Amino acid sequence: ILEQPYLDLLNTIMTQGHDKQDRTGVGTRSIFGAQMRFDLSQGFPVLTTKKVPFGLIKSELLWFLHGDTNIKFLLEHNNHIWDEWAFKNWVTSPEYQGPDMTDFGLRASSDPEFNEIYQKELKKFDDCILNDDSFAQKYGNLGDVYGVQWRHWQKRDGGFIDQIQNVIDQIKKTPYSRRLIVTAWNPEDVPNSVLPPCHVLFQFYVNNSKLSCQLYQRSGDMFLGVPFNVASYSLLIHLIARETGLEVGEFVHTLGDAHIYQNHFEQVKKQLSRKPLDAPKLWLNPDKKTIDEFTMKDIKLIDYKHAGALHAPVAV
Ligand code: UFP
Repeated sequence: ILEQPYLDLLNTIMTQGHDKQDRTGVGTRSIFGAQMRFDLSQGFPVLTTKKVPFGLIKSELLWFLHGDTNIKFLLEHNNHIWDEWAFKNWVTSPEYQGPDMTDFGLRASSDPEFNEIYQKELKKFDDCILNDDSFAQKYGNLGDVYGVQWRHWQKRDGGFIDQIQNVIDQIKKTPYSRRLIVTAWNPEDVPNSVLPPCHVLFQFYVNNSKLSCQLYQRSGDMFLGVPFNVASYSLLIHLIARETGLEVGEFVHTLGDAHIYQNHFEQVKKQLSRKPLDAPKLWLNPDKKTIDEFTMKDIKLIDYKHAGALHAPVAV
């Protein structure tokens, strides 16, 4: 069972984790330092014990790979996973005149009346991003998030570094290299970032014509975030393997603070009671050879069976 390492880690945190305060005020159960390994030759590690919306993972990864940091592209693909972060910038700006949105994430999850007001404001915000270019320029941009750090890392002396292109070139030229690294953690940008990178750094490794990748994730919301991260990095490995002419190897997922939010416990218990199914396969359009050529319709899951969605509030 491909997702077993994930289920084991959920279980370890539930049974051995310690309860810990956190930035969002929700509270978590957490452990420090954990690792999961997924052999991508055995299938695609999207969870089957709950439905994971793969379309969102595809559009987010393509968004990163385009070097885009404006949520407009995501909204055009009906992807709302980054909305709250842009919304936070908007409601804390002097231009915002609407109802008080202090601690909107926390309040929306505990106060249904407020949640209604919040949803209405968020919808208004999204409509403005989609229909008003200058508004989108100003408030849709998340600043120095993954897209920028991966593809347009700003150099001190001007100019940019395209880490993704560089690592692809290195994998082709010197596959045995121990320096096949992409970093998203830019200490100069972190203090001003809406969300300092969770997936901080990743390294590729080539053996036997197979491409593996290890991610260091400093902070993992095990129920909501991590299933996305696993699928997203697995897709990234497939795409880079395509461009470099390699087979897929392993995704090694190393976590720092691996936590389950208090308000996800019920869902986690339910998920752990479900029986995992066989993992699906990934289909990539065979005509596409480089990462920049891929669009949404060139990437599909085949035979994705799952036990149904499990919903939970996001801690913002
Ligand atoms: N988080 C993830 N994966 C991601 C992402 C965020 O698990 O890709 F962007 C979670 C981890 C944590 C929260 O619960 O979002 C970020 O908060 P902090 O910066 O305080 O770690």
